[in-house]
Amino acid sequence: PQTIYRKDYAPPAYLVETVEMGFDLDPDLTRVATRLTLSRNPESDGKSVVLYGDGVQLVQLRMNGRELTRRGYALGNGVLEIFNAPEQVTLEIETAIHPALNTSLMGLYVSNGNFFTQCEAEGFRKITFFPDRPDVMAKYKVMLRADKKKYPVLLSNGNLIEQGDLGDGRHYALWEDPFKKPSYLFALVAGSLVCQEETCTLKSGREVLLQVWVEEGNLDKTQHAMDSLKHSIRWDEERYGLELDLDRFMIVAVGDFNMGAMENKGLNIFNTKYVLANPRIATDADYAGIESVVAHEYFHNWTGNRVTCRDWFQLSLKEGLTVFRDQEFSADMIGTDSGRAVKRIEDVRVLRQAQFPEDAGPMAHPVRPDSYVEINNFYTVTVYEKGAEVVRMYQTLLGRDGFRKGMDLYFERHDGHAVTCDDFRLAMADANGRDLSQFELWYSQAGTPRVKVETAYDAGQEAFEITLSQSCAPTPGQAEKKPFHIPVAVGLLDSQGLDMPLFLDGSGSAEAFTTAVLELTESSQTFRFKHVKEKPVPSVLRNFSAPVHLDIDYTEAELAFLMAHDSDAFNRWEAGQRLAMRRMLALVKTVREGGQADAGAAGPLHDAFRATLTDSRLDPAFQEFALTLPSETVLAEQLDVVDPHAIHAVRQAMRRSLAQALRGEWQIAYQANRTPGEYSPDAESAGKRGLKNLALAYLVELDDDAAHRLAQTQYDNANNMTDRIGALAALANSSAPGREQALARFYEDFEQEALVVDKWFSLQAMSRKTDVAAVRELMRHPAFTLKNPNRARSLIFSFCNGNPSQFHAADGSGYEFWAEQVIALNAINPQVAARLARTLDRWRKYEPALQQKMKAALQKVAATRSLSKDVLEVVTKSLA
Ligand code: B3K
Ligand code: ZN
Repeated sequence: PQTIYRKDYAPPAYLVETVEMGFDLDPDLTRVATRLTLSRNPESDGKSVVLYGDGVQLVQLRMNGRELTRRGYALGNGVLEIFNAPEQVTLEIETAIHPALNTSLMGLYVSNGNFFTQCEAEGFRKITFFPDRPDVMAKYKVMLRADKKKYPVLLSNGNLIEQGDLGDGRHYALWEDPFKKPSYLFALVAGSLVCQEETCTLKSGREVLLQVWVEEGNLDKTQHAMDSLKHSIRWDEERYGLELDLDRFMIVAVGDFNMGAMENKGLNIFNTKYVLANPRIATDADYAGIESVVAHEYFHNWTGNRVTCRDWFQLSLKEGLTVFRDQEFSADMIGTDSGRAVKRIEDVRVLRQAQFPEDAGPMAHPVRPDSYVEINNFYTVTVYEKGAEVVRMYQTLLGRDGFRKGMDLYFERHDGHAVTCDDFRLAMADANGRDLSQFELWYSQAGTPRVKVETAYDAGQEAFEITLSQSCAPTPGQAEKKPFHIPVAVGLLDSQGLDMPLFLDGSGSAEAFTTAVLELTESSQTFRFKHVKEKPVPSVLRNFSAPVHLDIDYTEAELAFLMAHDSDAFNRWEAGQRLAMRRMLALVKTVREGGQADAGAAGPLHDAFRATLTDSRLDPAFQEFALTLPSETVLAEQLDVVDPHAIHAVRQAMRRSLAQALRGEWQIAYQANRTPGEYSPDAESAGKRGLKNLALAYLVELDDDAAHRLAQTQYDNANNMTDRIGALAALANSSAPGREQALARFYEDFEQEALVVDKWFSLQAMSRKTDVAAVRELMRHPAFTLKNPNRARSLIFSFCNGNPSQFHAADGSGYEFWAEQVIALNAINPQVAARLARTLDRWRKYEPALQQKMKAALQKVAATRSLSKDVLEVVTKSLA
C-alpha cells in the first residue's frame, strides 16, 4: 500500500461550490444522484478534476450536461480523473451502493434496520465520487427518499426545508445546510426513531431546537445527554464567546459505531454508549463520559467545523484543541478546585497509561504526523491527548486571557477555512506578541521528553537553584531531537509545608507569587530563586504543566511530606504515586531475582496511605485516586524488560498488604462514604461512591467471609449501576460462594440492555479468574458477536488490553487468540481490527520468551491474505 506524505500536500485543482444529493434509500441497493458545481482553484495550476470513490459503483457521469464516456475520464485505484476540464464544471454523478452489506461502518450502513453514515476521515467516497478531502468545502442540499413505514424519520445536516409524501408508500425530506463544510462532516440518518426535544435560548436571544434521537424504548435515557448539550452551549458562550450557529442541533444514538461519536454539522451521530443513561444502566463514569463526549462533539462545531483542517496531517488542530476544550468544560462543571485537580489527574492518567507507551513504541508519531498509510490509524492518543496537552501548554505560557486572545484571533482570521497547526500557533503568538517558533517542535517531534531536575541551596546567599535538563529518546525516523520549549511550573515548600513566596532572579517581577512557570528552552538551564529563607522542598511540574517524564530525586520522607502538604493537589497525588512506584519497582526486581512479591516491608507507604485515607478534609474523589496504585501498564513503562507476571504479582501483593494493614480504615471509609437516598451522578456523590467501591475492592483482596458478605449485600441493595457493578466486579475477582450466581443474575436482569451486557462481558474479560479458555467460552455465548464494535471491545479488547496477567499466559495462548481475532475482525471491520492489532505493538519490550511468541503472532497476522491497509500498516510497523 501507498504511503501519503505531508510534504506532498498540494491544493486541489478544483473547488466545489455546491452539492446537491438525492438518495433513494434501500438497504440492498441505494441510488445516489449527486450534482456538483466546481470551478478551477486559482491556487492550483492543475486542470484535472480529481474525484475519489471507494467500493461505489459508477452508474452514470455527466459533465456540463453531456454524458462522459470511458474516453473522457480515467478510473482506477479509487481515483476518477477528468482531464483538461473547463474552468466551470457541473458534474452529475450517479452511484449505487449496498448499505446492508457494509460491515465496515464507514460510509452509509445499516444498524438495527436504520440507516446511518460515518464519513470521517474518508467515508464520503464510499457514497459517491467526490473530491473527498477536508480543504474542499461546499454547501449541501440533500433530498432523502425512503419507505415511509420503515423509515419515518429522515435527517441530514442543517435545516429541514420541505417534507412530504411521494404517493407510493414512500416519503421525502429536503435538507439544506447553510454553512460550507468538508465532505467528512456530511451525515444522514433514516429510520424508526423517536426524540426528546427542548428549545434553548442563546445569549443573543435566538431560540434553537435541540433534539436527542434514539430507538423507541430509550426515551427514558436521554435526559443527561440533553442536559450536557445545554451546559456545553452555555459554556462555549461564556468561556469563548462562541455561539451555536444553527437553528437546530441534533444528536442521534446508534448501537453499531466504530468510535465514540461524530461531530457532523448539526447532526452529531453518537455511539449509544455516549448518549443513553439512567441510574439503572449507567455508572458514574458513564455519566461523566456522556457529558464530556457530548461537549466534545458540540465544541467541534467551532473547532473543527467552522475552522477545519487543511489536510489530515493537521488532525490535532481540531482534535487536540477540542479535547482540551472538553477537559476544561468537565473541570468547570465540577466547579471546585479539588474537582478540577481530580479531573486533571484523570486526564494525566490516560496520557501515561496510553500515550506515553505509544510515544515510546514503533507506532510513535508526532502530534502532526509526517506520513501515513491509513489515516484512520492516526486517530490516536498522541493526536488527541498529547495534542490537548500541547494546547494546554499555550494556556500555561500565555495565561487564560492570553490564550483567549489567541482563540479570538484564530477565529477572526480563519473562520470558514481549512487551515494548519501552524496557523493556530501563529494566532497564539501574534495575539500575544510572542515568538512561539520553538514551540513548533511539539508538533513535529515525536517522543516524550525527559526533564531532569537538580537543585542546590545556598543558605548564606538565601538562594535556591534549580537546574533543568531535557532529552528525548529517538523515535522511528527521528534519531536526533532538538530541545523543546517546556513550561515547568514550580513551587517551593517551607518546613511547615507552606508555599514560600517566590522571587525568580531576572524575572523582573517584584510581585510575590507561589508558583513560577519556568520556561525551559535549552538542553540545560539553571533558574535561581532569591530570598529563600530555608532549604525548601521543591514541587516541580505542578498541575502537570508539560507532557514529560520528570526525573527528580526525592527521599521517601520528602515524598510523604509533599503528599501531605503540597498546595498543588496534582503533585500531592504525584508524590504518592512516586512513593508507591518506587516500592513496587524494587519488589519487581526482587521477584525477577527469584524472591517473594511479599510487600510486608512497605512501612512508609502504609503510613502515607493511612494518612490520606483518614484525612477527612480531603475530597473523596481525590482520595480514591491517591489510594489507587499505579497500573500494571504504567509500571511496565518504567522497566526495560517487562515481565507481566512479576508486575502483576507485585501489584497484587501490594494491594493485599494495603488491605490488611488498613483494614479498619477501609471499613470506616466504606461506611462513611455511602450515598443513601436517590441516585445522583454529581461529582461529589460520584466521588464518594468511587472511594467506597475502592474500599470494597481492597477489602475483597482479603477474600474472606466478611468481605464477600459486604460485596454481596452491596450487590443486593444497589439502587444504581455504579454500586451494582462495583460489587459484581469485587465478587468476580474473589472466591465468594455467590460469585457465579451474581454473574448469572446480572445477565438475566439486564439482558435487554445492550450497554449493560457489554459491561457483563467486559467485567468477566478483565477478571483475574478469566483465562484464554474462559474467554473463548464467553465468545460462544448467544449474545456475543464480533460485528458489533461495542461487543467486540467489551470482550476481546477488555481481555487483551485489560487483563495482562492472563493475556500474557506463558504458553502464548493469549497471543494466538489475539491473532485469530485480528484476522476475523479484519474481514468484518478493518478499523476495529487495526485497533486490536495495536495490542502487541510493544512486543520488543517484553522478556525474551514472550517476545518470541508475540512476534510469531504478529507474523501470522502479517502473512494473512487480503489484509486491510489498516491492519497491514500496524503490523508492518510493529515488526519493522
Ligand atoms: N472526529 C471523530 C473521529 C472520527 C474517527 C474516524 N476514524 C470523533 C471526534 O473526535 O470527535
Ligand atoms: Zn474530536
